Amino acid sequence: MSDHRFQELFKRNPGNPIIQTGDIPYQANSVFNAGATRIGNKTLLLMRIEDRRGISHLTVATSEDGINDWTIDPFPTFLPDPETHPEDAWGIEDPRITYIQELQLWTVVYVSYSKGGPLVSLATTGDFKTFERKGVVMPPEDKDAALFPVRFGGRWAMLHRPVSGFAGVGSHIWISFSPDMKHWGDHEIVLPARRGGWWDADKIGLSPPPIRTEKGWLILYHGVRTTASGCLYRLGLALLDLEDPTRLLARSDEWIFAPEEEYEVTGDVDKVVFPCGWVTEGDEVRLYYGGADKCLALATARIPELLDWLVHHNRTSLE
Ligand code: M1P
Repeated sequence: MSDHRFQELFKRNPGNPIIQTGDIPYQANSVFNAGATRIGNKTLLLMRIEDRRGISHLTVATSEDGINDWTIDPFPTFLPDPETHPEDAWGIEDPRITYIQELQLWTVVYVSYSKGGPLVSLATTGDFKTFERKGVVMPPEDKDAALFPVRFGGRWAMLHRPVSGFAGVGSHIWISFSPDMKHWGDHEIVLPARRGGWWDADKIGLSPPPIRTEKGWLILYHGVRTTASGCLYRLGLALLDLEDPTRLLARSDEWIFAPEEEYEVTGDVDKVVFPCGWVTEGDEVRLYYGGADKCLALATARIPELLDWLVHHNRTSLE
């Protein structure tokens, strides 16, 4: 048990929520769980918007400062296409964006809600106007996936969270490798869910894509605690080796961010903070997260402070 007093390392933007359903230029039920990147001198969010049928699509919002004055596409930017991609039958959700310098384009890894369950799909884009769909990359049930921005030994690497139907084994974060972003193998667990009373027992998932730091790949992940009043989504940190991302270097014992504000505690799904994107500006990281599956919010932190906190809260043991 750490004797450090809790410091609020992720500071909420005082203007939260930064984007709400009423800001969408067309009718929608909710806007949440956005992927994030920079394009030119703007911040771009690829937002999950759920319509009033319950089906989600993705829509672009951009802003000069990443906080205010969002320009939102007047129509859905990236729609499910069940005619040609039957895996999109019940919508597309929770995009994670990685810029691939080598290819000079972005990968968007998202959940397709297929009739066989949620699975992982991948698309690429050079402008966030048109998208080239690569199709299904992980079968159901699998979610919470993102690519690393570089190859390891010539292969691309992806973190993702399959769910086993086998009772009592838990749902963990896995890593897989591919020569072409289409065919994936050498699957292994890289970050297991804890057990018992831990905040991240039984079911965890990657939040935004990994960030490269001098100490390793910084991972933010969500832990899902099942309580008598429903699920509770909180966030913790981990660090993977820069050269070999199958090696877990550190993992936080405590959560670092949890639902506290009204817009995180009450929504379509209560008590959820769910980030799919973050962008860096110097040593600052801006975290874009869904609040209670209803709105979009922003919190900022300093990467050196996160890494220092992780040193003091490191516990890779599962006990
Ligand atoms: O409702 C909370 C979240 O539930 C799912 O996340 P996970 O499968 O990782 O538990 C997702 O549907 C996510 O979109 C949603 O915010």
